[in-house]
Amino acid sequence: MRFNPRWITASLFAAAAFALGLVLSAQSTSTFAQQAEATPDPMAGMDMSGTSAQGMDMTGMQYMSAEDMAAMAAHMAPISSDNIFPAPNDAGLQPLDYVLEDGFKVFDLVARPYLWNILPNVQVVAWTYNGMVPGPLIRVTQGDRVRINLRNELPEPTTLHLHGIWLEWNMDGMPHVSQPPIEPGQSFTYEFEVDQPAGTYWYHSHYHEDFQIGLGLHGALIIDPATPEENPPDVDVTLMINEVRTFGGLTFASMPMGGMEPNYFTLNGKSYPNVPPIVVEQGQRIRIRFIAAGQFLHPMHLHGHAFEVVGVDGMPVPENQRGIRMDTVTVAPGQRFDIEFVAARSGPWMIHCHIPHHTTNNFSTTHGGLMVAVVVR
Ligand SMILES: [Cu+2]
Repeated sequence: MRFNPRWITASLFAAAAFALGLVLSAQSTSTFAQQAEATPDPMAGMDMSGTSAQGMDMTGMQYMSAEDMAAMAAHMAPISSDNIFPAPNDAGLQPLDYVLEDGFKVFDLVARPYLWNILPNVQVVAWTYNGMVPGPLIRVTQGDRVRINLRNELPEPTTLHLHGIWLEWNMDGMPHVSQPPIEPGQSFTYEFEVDQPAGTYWYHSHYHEDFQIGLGLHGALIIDPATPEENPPDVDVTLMINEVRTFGGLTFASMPMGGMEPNYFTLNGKSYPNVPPIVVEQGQRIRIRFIAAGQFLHPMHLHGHAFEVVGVDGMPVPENQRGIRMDTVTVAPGQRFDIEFVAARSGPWMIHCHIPHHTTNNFSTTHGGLMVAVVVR
């Protein structure tokens, strides 16, 4: 085999990037040394937990081209916070008003970066819909005709995918397949008629999802039944799950990739203990709609009670398949589980992810992340 000096360079660079989580600027492409110098604070993106060359999957690294390495460096670079201001809202999933136009319920979304607090002392760069994470709650009714106008004020193209909604292919939000990407400064209108089961759905970017969804471009879409439920729950709560990576005041897209793992975990855009408790009366029936927006699995566990799954991916569980009681349900990326339980016992009861690391904030020894208290009075 002929010796190729580029392999050595590639291997060294890849090892440095992966083992140390070194964050390089993609803009400077002349030499790796210059790239490293151009990085404002290379230590900032470093996750030294378990850092070791052992266990690292280096398969194929020596074959990476300069383009591959530049793409990887861009992937690992911090998200720009230039000219980004604090978000106008401090809570996600706020109900979105619509106007009626030609028989359509018309909703307006603007995708735009803001600074977002997941904890009082932890602020990240979020890519938001309407200045909140998750984006606003879009609530429609079976039979509605719906229009969603999306304006792109991000630094890169985007699209909107209405996850689980039965619509025409050209409204599906797949860039280069069903539509051209929406360029910065441009808008696109999505239109559909609600002709499917009532339940829990969601919407998210379908462009550069590895970055855009996790940075905040996701929200909930709930379809209400045309005929109101005979026996609605007393309390109905939606919990969107996401993951965040931030070090040294810089935000990084989090992903299941060495050196890019999240160090914060959020319910409706906030990490425990900054997640508002769900306060209920003893004997009330509670519905929780779990939506996993990010890139990780989350086995969500309820203390002190058993629950029933009443909806999966928006679809109601048929009566003759009901009755299985559980206390933990794993919500995979994209999935929705609607659970219901009667708050039988008074006291504070936790709902939390059962991957213990997901209940920490930046490796804290105290609780954080995916936890919320159900306070039964
Ligand atoms: Cu989890």
